[in-house]
Amino acid sequence: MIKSKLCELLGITYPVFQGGMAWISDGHLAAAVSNGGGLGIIAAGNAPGAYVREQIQIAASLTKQPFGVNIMLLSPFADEVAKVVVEEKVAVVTTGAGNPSKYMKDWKDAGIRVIPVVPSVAMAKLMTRLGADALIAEGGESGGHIGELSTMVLVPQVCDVTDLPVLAAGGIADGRGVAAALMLGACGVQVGTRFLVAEECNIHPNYKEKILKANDLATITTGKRLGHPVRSLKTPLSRSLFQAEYSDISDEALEEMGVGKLALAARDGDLQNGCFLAGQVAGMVNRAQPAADIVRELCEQAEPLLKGASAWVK
Ligand code: TUI
Repeated sequence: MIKSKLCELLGITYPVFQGGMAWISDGHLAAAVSNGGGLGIIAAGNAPGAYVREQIQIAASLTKQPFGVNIMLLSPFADEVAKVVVEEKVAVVTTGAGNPSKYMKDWKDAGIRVIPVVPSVAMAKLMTRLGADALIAEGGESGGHIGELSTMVLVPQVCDVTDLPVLAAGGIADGRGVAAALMLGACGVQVGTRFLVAEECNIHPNYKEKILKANDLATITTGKRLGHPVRSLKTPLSRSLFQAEYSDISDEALEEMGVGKLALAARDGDLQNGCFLAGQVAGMVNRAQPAADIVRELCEQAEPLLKGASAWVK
Protein backbone atom coordinates (compact mmCIF):
# COMPACT_ATOMS: atom_id res chain seq x y z
CA MET A 1 0.00 0.00 0.00
CA ILE A 2 1.41 3.41 -0.98
CA LYS A 3 1.20 5.76 2.01
CA SER A 4 2.66 9.21 2.65
CA LYS A 5 2.36 12.09 5.11
CA LEU A 6 -0.25 13.57 2.78
CA CYS A 7 -2.61 10.69 3.67
CA GLU A 8 -2.26 11.50 7.39
CA LEU A 9 -2.58 15.26 6.85
CA LEU A 10 -5.87 14.94 4.96
CA GLY A 11 -7.30 11.65 6.24
CA ILE A 12 -7.27 10.02 2.79
CA THR A 13 -6.33 6.44 1.86
CA TYR A 14 -4.34 7.06 -1.35
CA PRO A 15 -2.13 10.14 -2.02
CA VAL A 16 -4.02 10.94 -5.23
CA PHE A 17 -5.88 14.19 -6.00
CA GLN A 18 -8.31 14.51 -8.90
CA GLY A 19 -7.52 17.83 -10.55
CA GLY A 20 -10.18 20.52 -10.43
CA MET A 21 -11.10 20.91 -14.11
CA ALA A 22 -13.32 23.87 -15.05
CA TRP A 23 -16.77 22.88 -16.41
CA ILE A 24 -15.92 19.22 -15.65
CA SER A 25 -15.11 18.46 -12.01
CA ASP A 26 -18.50 18.61 -10.28
CA GLY A 27 -19.78 17.29 -6.95
CA HIS A 28 -20.54 13.86 -8.41
CA LEU A 29 -17.03 13.25 -9.77
CA ALA A 30 -15.40 14.65 -6.62
CA ALA A 31 -17.49 12.40 -4.36
CA ALA A 32 -16.69 9.31 -6.48
CA VAL A 33 -12.95 9.99 -6.19
CA SER A 34 -13.16 10.65 -2.45
CA ASN A 35 -15.23 7.47 -1.96
CA GLY A 36 -12.44 5.67 -3.81
CA GLY A 37 -9.90 6.84 -1.23
CA GLY A 38 -8.35 9.77 -3.13
CA LEU A 39 -9.19 13.46 -2.79
CA GLY A 40 -11.98 14.55 -5.13
CA ILE A 41 -11.92 18.24 -6.08
CA ILE A 42 -14.78 20.42 -7.33
CA ALA A 43 -13.67 23.04 -9.87
CA ALA A 44 -15.05 26.53 -9.40
CA GLY A 45 -13.67 27.63 -12.80
CA ASN A 46 -15.46 30.80 -13.86
CA ALA A 47 -18.71 29.85 -12.07
CA PRO A 48 -20.47 32.03 -9.47
CA GLY A 49 -20.51 31.20 -5.75
CA ALA A 50 -24.03 29.76 -5.86
CA TYR A 51 -22.97 27.04 -8.33
CA VAL A 52 -19.97 26.10 -6.19
CA ARG A 53 -22.12 25.96 -3.04
CA GLU A 54 -24.57 23.65 -4.79
CA GLN A 55 -21.77 21.30 -5.92
CA ILE A 56 -20.27 21.24 -2.41
CA GLN A 57 -23.65 20.24 -1.02
CA ILE A 58 -24.04 17.52 -3.66
CA ALA A 59 -20.59 16.09 -2.85
CA ALA A 60 -21.28 16.25 0.91
CA SER A 61 -24.50 14.29 0.35
CA LEU A 62 -22.63 11.57 -1.57
CA THR A 63 -19.54 11.04 0.58
CA LYS A 64 -18.43 11.12 4.20
CA GLN A 65 -14.80 11.43 3.06
CA PRO A 66 -12.97 14.76 2.73
CA PHE A 67 -13.06 16.56 -0.62
CA GLY A 68 -11.74 19.87 -1.94
CA VAL A 69 -12.63 22.89 -4.05
CA ASN A 70 -10.28 24.38 -6.66
CA ILE A 71 -10.48 28.15 -7.00
CA MET A 72 -9.39 29.49 -10.37
CA LEU A 73 -7.95 32.88 -9.45
CA LEU A 74 -8.53 34.53 -12.84
CA SER A 75 -12.28 34.08 -12.31
CA PRO A 76 -14.38 37.22 -11.82
CA PHE A 77 -16.11 35.26 -9.02
CA ALA A 78 -12.93 34.29 -7.11
CA ASP A 79 -13.71 36.61 -4.14
CA GLU A 80 -17.22 35.22 -3.88
CA VAL A 81 -16.11 31.58 -4.08
CA ALA A 82 -13.37 32.28 -1.51
CA LYS A 83 -16.17 33.11 0.99
CA VAL A 84 -18.36 30.14 0.02
CA VAL A 85 -15.63 27.61 0.88
CA VAL A 86 -15.37 29.14 4.37
CA GLU A 87 -19.15 29.15 4.90
CA GLU A 88 -19.46 25.57 3.69
CA LYS A 89 -16.44 24.45 5.77
CA VAL A 90 -14.74 22.52 2.96
CA ALA A 91 -11.79 20.41 4.06
CA VAL A 92 -9.31 21.46 1.36
CA VAL A 93 -8.89 24.38 -1.04
CA THR A 94 -6.54 24.21 -3.99
CA THR A 95 -5.84 27.26 -6.14
CA GLY A 96 -4.73 27.75 -9.72
CA ALA A 97 -3.85 30.37 -12.30
CA GLY A 98 -2.63 32.99 -9.84
CA ASN A 99 -1.44 34.09 -6.43
CA PRO A 100 -3.86 33.31 -3.55
CA SER A 101 -1.99 35.38 -0.89
CA LYS A 102 -4.90 37.68 -0.07
CA TYR A 103 -7.19 34.77 0.89
CA MET A 104 -4.73 32.64 2.86
CA LYS A 105 -5.41 34.07 6.34
CA ASP A 106 -9.21 33.71 6.10
CA TRP A 107 -8.95 30.14 4.86
CA LYS A 108 -6.44 29.13 7.51
CA ASP A 109 -8.52 30.79 10.26
CA ALA A 110 -11.45 28.66 9.06
CA GLY A 111 -9.36 25.49 9.48
CA ILE A 112 -9.19 24.80 5.74
CA ARG A 113 -6.14 22.97 4.38
CA VAL A 114 -4.74 25.27 1.68
CA ILE A 115 -2.84 23.68 -1.20
CA PRO A 116 -1.87 26.09 -4.01
CA VAL A 117 -0.59 25.13 -7.44
CA VAL A 118 2.91 26.55 -7.83
CA PRO A 119 4.46 26.80 -11.30
CA SER A 120 7.84 28.08 -10.02
CA VAL A 121 10.30 27.98 -7.13
CA ALA A 122 9.53 31.64 -6.25
CA MET A 123 5.83 30.86 -5.81
CA ALA A 124 6.69 27.74 -3.78
CA LYS A 125 8.78 29.84 -1.38
CA LEU A 126 6.08 32.49 -1.03
CA MET A 127 3.31 29.97 -0.37
CA THR A 128 5.46 28.14 2.18
CA ARG A 129 6.08 31.44 3.99
CA LEU A 130 2.36 32.31 4.00
CA GLY A 131 1.40 29.04 5.69
CA ALA A 132 0.21 26.71 2.91
CA ASP A 133 -0.34 23.12 4.10
CA ALA A 134 1.09 21.46 0.98
CA LEU A 135 2.00 22.48 -2.58
CA ILE A 136 1.08 21.15 -6.01
CA ALA A 137 4.03 21.46 -8.41
CA GLU A 138 2.30 21.38 -11.79
CA GLY A 139 4.38 21.02 -14.93
CA GLY A 140 3.55 22.12 -18.45
CA GLU A 141 2.58 18.60 -19.57
CA SER A 142 -0.79 19.34 -17.92
CA GLY A 143 -3.94 20.29 -19.68
CA GLY A 144 -5.40 23.75 -19.30
CA HIS A 145 -3.50 26.81 -18.07
CA ILE A 146 0.19 25.91 -17.77
CA GLY A 147 3.48 27.32 -16.51
CA GLU A 148 6.91 27.33 -18.17
CA LEU A 149 8.55 24.30 -16.57
CA SER A 150 8.02 20.59 -17.05
CA THR A 151 7.15 18.30 -14.13
CA MET A 152 10.55 16.58 -14.27
CA VAL A 153 12.42 19.79 -13.45
CA LEU A 154 9.81 21.63 -11.38
CA VAL A 155 9.08 18.96 -8.75
CA PRO A 156 12.64 18.43 -7.43
CA GLN A 157 13.37 22.18 -7.42
CA VAL A 158 10.17 22.85 -5.42
CA CYS A 159 10.99 19.99 -3.02
CA ASP A 160 14.42 21.58 -2.45
CA VAL A 161 12.96 24.83 -1.08
CA THR A 162 10.12 23.60 1.13
CA ASP A 163 9.49 21.16 3.97
CA LEU A 164 5.82 20.96 3.03
CA PRO A 165 4.36 17.88 1.34
CA VAL A 166 4.59 18.36 -2.45
CA LEU A 167 2.24 16.79 -4.99
CA ALA A 168 3.43 16.35 -8.56
CA ALA A 169 1.00 17.18 -11.37
CA GLY A 170 1.29 17.16 -15.14
CA GLY A 171 2.16 14.10 -17.19
CA ILE A 172 0.92 11.49 -14.70
CA ALA A 173 -1.64 8.93 -15.87
CA ASP A 174 -0.50 5.55 -14.54
CA GLY A 175 1.55 3.84 -11.85
CA ARG A 176 4.82 4.60 -13.63
CA GLY A 177 4.10 8.30 -13.30
CA VAL A 178 3.19 7.91 -9.64
CA ALA A 179 6.42 6.01 -8.90
CA ALA A 180 8.48 8.58 -10.81
CA ALA A 181 6.83 11.45 -8.93
CA LEU A 182 7.73 9.87 -5.59
CA MET A 183 11.33 9.43 -6.78
CA LEU A 184 11.46 13.16 -7.60
CA GLY A 185 10.58 13.93 -3.98
CA ALA A 186 6.81 14.31 -4.19
CA CYS A 187 4.59 12.55 -1.67
CA GLY A 188 1.48 12.50 -3.81
CA VAL A 189 0.12 13.21 -7.28
CA GLN A 190 -2.65 15.20 -8.89
CA VAL A 191 -4.20 13.67 -11.98
CA GLY A 192 -6.66 15.35 -14.33
CA THR A 193 -6.77 13.92 -17.84
CA ARG A 194 -7.28 10.29 -16.82
CA PHE A 195 -10.36 11.24 -14.80
CA LEU A 196 -11.97 12.73 -17.94
CA VAL A 197 -12.98 9.18 -18.90
CA ALA A 198 -14.10 8.15 -15.41
CA GLU A 199 -17.63 6.72 -15.49
CA GLU A 200 -18.75 9.38 -13.01
CA CYS A 201 -17.30 12.21 -15.13
CA ASN A 202 -20.33 13.88 -16.64
CA ILE A 203 -18.94 15.43 -19.84
CA HIS A 204 -20.17 15.06 -23.41
CA PRO A 205 -19.36 11.62 -24.94
CA ASN A 206 -17.48 13.37 -27.79
CA TYR A 207 -14.95 14.68 -25.23
CA LYS A 208 -14.35 11.19 -23.81
CA GLU A 209 -14.03 9.73 -27.30
CA LYS A 210 -11.43 12.35 -28.27
CA ILE A 211 -9.36 11.48 -25.18
CA LEU A 212 -9.60 7.73 -25.79
CA LYS A 213 -8.50 8.20 -29.42
CA ALA A 214 -5.74 10.74 -28.73
CA ASN A 215 -2.09 9.93 -29.43
CA ASP A 216 1.16 11.35 -28.06
CA LEU A 217 1.05 14.44 -30.32
CA ALA A 218 -2.66 15.17 -29.88
CA THR A 219 -2.29 18.38 -27.82
CA ILE A 220 -1.30 21.93 -28.72
CA THR A 221 -0.50 25.04 -26.66
CA THR A 222 -2.24 28.31 -27.48
CA GLY A 223 -2.57 31.66 -25.70
CA LYS A 224 1.16 32.31 -25.14
CA ARG A 225 0.91 35.81 -26.64
CA LEU A 226 -1.84 36.67 -24.15
CA GLY A 227 0.29 35.57 -21.18
CA HIS A 228 -1.81 32.53 -20.32
CA PRO A 229 -0.74 29.49 -22.31
CA VAL A 230 -3.38 26.77 -22.42
CA ARG A 231 -2.94 23.14 -23.51
CA SER A 232 -5.83 21.47 -25.33
CA LEU A 233 -6.52 18.78 -27.92
CA LYS A 234 -5.93 19.74 -31.54
CA THR A 235 -9.26 20.76 -33.11
CA PRO A 236 -10.31 23.23 -35.80
CA LEU A 237 -10.67 25.83 -33.01
CA SER A 238 -7.28 25.24 -31.38
CA ARG A 239 -5.52 25.24 -34.77
CA SER A 240 -7.13 28.55 -35.70
CA LEU A 241 -6.24 30.02 -32.27
CA PHE A 242 -2.65 28.90 -32.84
CA GLN A 243 -2.49 30.52 -36.27
CA ALA A 244 -4.20 33.71 -35.07
CA GLU A 245 -1.54 34.12 -32.41
CA TYR A 246 1.11 34.66 -35.11
CA SER A 247 -1.09 36.93 -37.22
CA ASP A 248 -1.66 40.69 -36.87
CA ILE A 249 -5.04 40.29 -35.13
CA SER A 250 -5.39 42.40 -31.93
CA ASP A 251 -5.00 40.88 -28.45
CA GLU A 252 -8.62 41.76 -27.70
CA ALA A 253 -9.89 39.91 -30.78
CA LEU A 254 -7.64 36.93 -29.96
CA GLU A 255 -8.97 36.83 -26.39
CA GLU A 256 -12.52 36.97 -27.74
CA MET A 257 -11.90 33.87 -29.90
CA GLY A 258 -11.42 31.76 -26.73
CA VAL A 259 -14.44 32.94 -24.73
CA GLY A 260 -17.03 30.28 -23.83
CA LYS A 261 -15.19 27.47 -25.60
CA LEU A 262 -14.68 25.21 -22.55
CA ALA A 263 -18.45 24.86 -22.13
CA LEU A 264 -18.83 24.13 -25.85
CA ALA A 265 -16.46 21.18 -25.38
CA ALA A 266 -17.56 19.77 -22.00
CA ARG A 267 -21.31 20.42 -22.20
CA ASP A 268 -22.04 20.34 -25.94
CA GLY A 269 -19.21 18.19 -27.34
CA ASP A 270 -18.78 20.73 -30.17
CA LEU A 271 -15.93 19.21 -32.19
CA GLN A 272 -15.48 22.33 -34.37
CA ASN A 273 -15.67 25.18 -31.85
CA GLY A 274 -15.03 23.57 -28.45
CA CYS A 275 -11.78 23.84 -26.46
CA PHE A 276 -11.04 20.31 -25.18
CA LEU A 277 -8.46 20.86 -22.43
CA ALA A 278 -6.22 17.82 -21.94
CA GLY A 279 -2.69 16.96 -20.86
CA GLN A 280 0.05 15.32 -22.92
CA VAL A 281 -0.86 12.00 -21.28
CA ALA A 282 -4.09 11.87 -23.32
CA GLY A 283 -2.35 9.31 -25.55
CA MET A 284 -1.98 6.99 -22.52
CA VAL A 285 -5.65 7.13 -21.52
CA ASN A 286 -7.29 4.25 -23.35
CA ARG A 287 -10.01 2.86 -21.06
CA ALA A 288 -13.12 4.20 -19.31
CA GLN A 289 -13.36 3.06 -15.68
CA PRO A 290 -15.06 3.94 -12.41
CA ALA A 291 -13.16 6.77 -10.65
CA ALA A 292 -12.38 4.55 -7.65
CA ASP A 293 -10.68 1.98 -9.92
CA ILE A 294 -8.49 4.73 -11.41
CA VAL A 295 -7.35 5.87 -7.95
CA ARG A 296 -6.58 2.32 -6.79
CA GLU A 297 -4.88 1.28 -10.03
CA LEU A 298 -2.57 4.32 -10.03
CA CYS A 299 -1.22 3.28 -6.63
CA GLU A 300 -1.29 -0.49 -7.07
CA GLN A 301 0.75 -0.22 -10.29
CA ALA A 302 3.32 1.99 -8.56
CA GLU A 303 3.93 -0.51 -5.74
CA PRO A 304 5.93 -3.20 -7.60
CA LEU A 305 7.90 -0.49 -9.42
CA LEU A 306 8.98 1.11 -6.17
CA LYS A 307 9.70 -2.26 -4.53
CA GLY A 308 11.74 -3.30 -7.57
CA ALA A 309 13.78 -0.08 -7.68
CA SER A 310 16.54 -1.68 -5.57
CA ALA A 311 17.33 -3.91 -8.58
CA TRP A 312 19.08 -0.90 -10.15
CA VAL A 313 21.59 -0.74 -7.31
CA LYS A 314 24.48 -3.19 -7.54
O1 TUI B 1 -5.12 26.60 -13.25
C1 TUI B 1 -4.70 25.62 -13.83
N1 TUI B 1 -5.26 25.14 -14.95
C2 TUI B 1 -6.35 25.71 -15.58
S1 TUI B 1 -7.22 27.07 -15.09
C3 TUI B 1 -8.20 26.97 -16.41
S2 TUI B 1 -9.48 28.10 -16.77
C4 TUI B 1 -8.65 29.18 -17.80
N2 TUI B 1 -9.09 29.26 -19.03
C5 TUI B 1 -8.50 30.10 -19.90
C6 TUI B 1 -7.42 30.88 -19.53
C7 TUI B 1 -6.92 30.76 -18.30
C8 TUI B 1 -7.54 29.89 -17.39
C9 TUI B 1 -7.85 25.92 -17.18
N3 TUI B 1 -6.83 25.21 -16.69
N4 TUI B 1 -3.62 24.95 -13.35
C10 TUI B 1 -2.92 25.40 -12.22
C11 TUI B 1 -1.89 26.38 -12.59
N5 TUI B 1 -1.64 27.45 -11.89
N6 TUI B 1 -1.09 26.33 -13.66
C12 TUI B 1 -0.30 27.44 -13.61
C13 TUI B 1 -0.67 28.13 -12.48
C14 TUI B 1 -0.15 29.35 -11.95
C15 TUI B 1 0.33 30.36 -12.78
C16 TUI B 1 0.80 31.54 -12.23
C17 TUI B 1 -0.16 29.55 -10.58
C18 TUI B 1 0.33 30.71 -10.03
C19 TUI B 1 0.79 31.70 -10.87
O2 TUI B 1 1.23 32.82 -10.28
C20 TUI B 1 1.52 33.94 -11.08
C21 TUI B 1 1.68 35.11 -10.18
O3 TUI B 1 2.82 35.39 -9.81
O4 TUI B 1 0.64 35.71 -9.85
